[in-house]
Amino acid sequence: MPERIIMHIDLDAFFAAVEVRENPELKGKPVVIGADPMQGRGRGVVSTCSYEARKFGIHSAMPISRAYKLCPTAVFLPVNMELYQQASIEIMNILRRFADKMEQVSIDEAYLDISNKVKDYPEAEQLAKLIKKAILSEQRLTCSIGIGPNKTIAKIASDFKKPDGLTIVKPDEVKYFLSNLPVRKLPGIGPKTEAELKKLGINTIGELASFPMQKLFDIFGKYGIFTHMLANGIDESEVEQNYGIKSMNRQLTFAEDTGDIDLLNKVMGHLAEELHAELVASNLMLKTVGIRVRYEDFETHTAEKSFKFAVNDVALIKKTSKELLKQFMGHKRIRLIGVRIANLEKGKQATISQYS
Ligand code: TTP
Ligand code: MG
Repeated sequence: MPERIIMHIDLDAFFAAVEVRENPELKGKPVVIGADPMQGRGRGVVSTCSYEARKFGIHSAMPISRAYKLCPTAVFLPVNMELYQQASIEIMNILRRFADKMEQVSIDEAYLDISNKVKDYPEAEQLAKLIKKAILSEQRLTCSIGIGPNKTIAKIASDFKKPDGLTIVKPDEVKYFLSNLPVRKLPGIGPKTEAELKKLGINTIGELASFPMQKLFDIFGKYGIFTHMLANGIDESEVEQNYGIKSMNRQLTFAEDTGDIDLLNKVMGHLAEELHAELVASNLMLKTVGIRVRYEDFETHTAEKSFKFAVNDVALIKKTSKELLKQFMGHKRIRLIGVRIANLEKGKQATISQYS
């Protein structure tokens, strides 16, 4: 495979930054986006927060009540998804101007394969600066960019210096760059795998890279080999041109834990309708429906079902999420319920004949 140059772009404190842009009075203040804190009695979670709020220890997915305790004087704002979605569409359109191959991976991040656009890393750096300038001048937002020989390196690099960072990792620097980073920085390694690796005496990516692959295979199976390759900076996955986000989700934390299946189904129905509206507005179809269930003790489970063909039927989203929920009912009450649609594909374009 010829040498590639891949860029990963991730907006800084995205939801919070858009809110600050819309209301400059918030600039420099700790801003927390998420559920209503209700003077510390709120039960939802933090979606994200400004870097000023992060200094207090607040972060994404933290209970909003804890965020309130850490900084009661922060500005707490509800999630205004439409606003962020619009900003996201405009940002992705800017990025499309700079690459012939772009893969959007979430509302605020994308990979660009710039191998055909630049001849070397210094040129890639110039391109990254141009992109940052365009996003800042056209959207008044900052982003962090990572550049490397593959997607994994680019992604870790974009996270390396945030906010407003630009980190370039050339092929001969990959090993050194990864060596002292904690294993958690590798995409796909969550708290569980991290704990298991720790038991083996593996804390850094460098330690993982030099650990015998056979032993990792014995413990983790194929996933062990895959992770070992990533730790060695090997990732041949392509930047897959797509037309927007691959998944969407909506969730709700109940004011009181519940075991009421009718209520749960009703809420999931609303979430499904919201997702469906977003799906249709984006002219997309889905292949996978998933749910997330968090019990009163915070134990969290997910389940999903995939279809052979892409669909955009709201009744099917509702029916599937209800079916998926059944297995989680019974022994404990539920605190949070979420619905997710994934494997999104471009929907059928409307044709003139439909209107004639
Ligand atoms: P991230 O890019 O993970 O976070 P961020 O942009 O807020 O901050 P960073 O500077 O570290 O990149 O996620 C993008 C948006 O997705 C984020 O602004 C809000 C939303 N989000 C949630 O709603 N819940 C979550 O748990 C996470 C991680 C993100
Ligand atoms: Mg971000």
